[in-house]
Amino acid sequence: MVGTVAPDALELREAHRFPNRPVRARGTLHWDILALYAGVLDGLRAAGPVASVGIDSWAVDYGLLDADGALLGNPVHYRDARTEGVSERVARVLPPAELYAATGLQHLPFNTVYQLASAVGSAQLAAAGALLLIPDLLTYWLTGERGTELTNASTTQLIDPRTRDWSPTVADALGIPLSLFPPLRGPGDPAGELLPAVLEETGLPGPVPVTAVGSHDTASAVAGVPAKGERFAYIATGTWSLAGLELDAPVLTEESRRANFTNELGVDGTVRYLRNIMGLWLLQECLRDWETHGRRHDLDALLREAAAAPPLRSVVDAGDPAFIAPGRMPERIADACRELGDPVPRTDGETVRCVLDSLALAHRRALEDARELAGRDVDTVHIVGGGARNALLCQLTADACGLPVVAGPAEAAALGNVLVQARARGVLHGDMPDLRRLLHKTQPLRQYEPSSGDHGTPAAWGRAAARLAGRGRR
Ligand code: LRH
Repeated sequence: MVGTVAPDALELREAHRFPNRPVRARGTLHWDILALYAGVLDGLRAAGPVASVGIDSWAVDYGLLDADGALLGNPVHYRDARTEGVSERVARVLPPAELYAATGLQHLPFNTVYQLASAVGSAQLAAAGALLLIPDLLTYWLTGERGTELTNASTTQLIDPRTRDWSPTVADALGIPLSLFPPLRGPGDPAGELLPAVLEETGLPGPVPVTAVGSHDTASAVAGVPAKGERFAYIATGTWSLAGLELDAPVLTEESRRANFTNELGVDGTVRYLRNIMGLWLLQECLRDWETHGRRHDLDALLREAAAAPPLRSVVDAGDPAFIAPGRMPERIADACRELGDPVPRTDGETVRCVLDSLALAHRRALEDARELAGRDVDTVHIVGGGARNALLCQLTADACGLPVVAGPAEAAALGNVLVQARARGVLHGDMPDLRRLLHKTQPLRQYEPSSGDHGTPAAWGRAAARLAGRGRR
């Protein structure tokens, strides 16, 4: 994505798009990191001359380097089964309440801390001289410089959100050597320059500085929320739905831990107080499954079918970690409906409706909990990320939450990334509200008002929420 930025203008252009296809080999699900890096180089070539480069990606995953700086194996995908049962083992050494008090991170079975705990004692970890999170690894290949960007580091569950620095308590208790991590750097810090070989390969005129951004895609997406005031909640929806609030300080209470809320670090000293919800992964995996069974759907037609299906007929818990692993998603959704005593969807359209109703309910629950736990009021919900293009999901979320939803930009992460670079290069000035002013001035947004009742009355949403809450899971 190429951003063009001036004090009163902001445009984004897609220069190149490439697939991200995980590969299973010898039973382990990997990222094809060299294919991704090749995609980055192709993207730079397609972009043409640029004033700065910044990289963000999904969180928690990493590559290990040997003493010479060579990559030790392909990074393992956080959806791989290697972390099964690990959090239970870790809990015996470090009780969940202590881990939360130290890191404020939501329990997710794939947090880096569990990935590393599962690797302690392996030949690969023993051979490692450094650990680089995915965006830091790509940055290292582009610049030769190593660092650990803070917003993404906060997803490792090895950072104390009060000090915004490493938590030796956690690392020491689990035998994880913090010395593997290169020094921390924050959004806006310099991260080197494109190496001469990279300039040559991409045909870019140098020098091209690389700037650290909110390298966790969700940190960049939240920076890309076009909020006007302070009383807003956000839902960054793509593969995941990340629903919550932007705060000045972490909430580390026991209630917060039990509600499984996370305190990830954001741009400009902020805290992203949110809950991870399965997101459009549920739909993506259904589409993939139907295609392997010879049913390739036109997405718009399928969403029209879903919109016409009976509302709130069957719902599942879209926060249930049981949905993390890939494969057989329609069947697993049907199983969850059966288990919870709801009718099983009869058509693919009804399955999609079940997914979207369930996501809307999980959005509602996350925002209700966030408001209560953080003691903050909310008058607007911003939906950013790919899900902002899904009109049905936006309307259902407005209906479920009983609040107006402002949808867009879909490319919030790229915009948040570019804004931080532009400010670091001196093109823009000011703090988050100033950067956000530029977003709501320049980006097309769409507003959804809470219910006409077409997709379920407020009372029906309330009953469905209570029904799901009664089933005891988040
Ligand atoms: C979204 C995301 C999310 C993480 C998950 C691993 O892309 O970064 O914030 O929890 O991927």
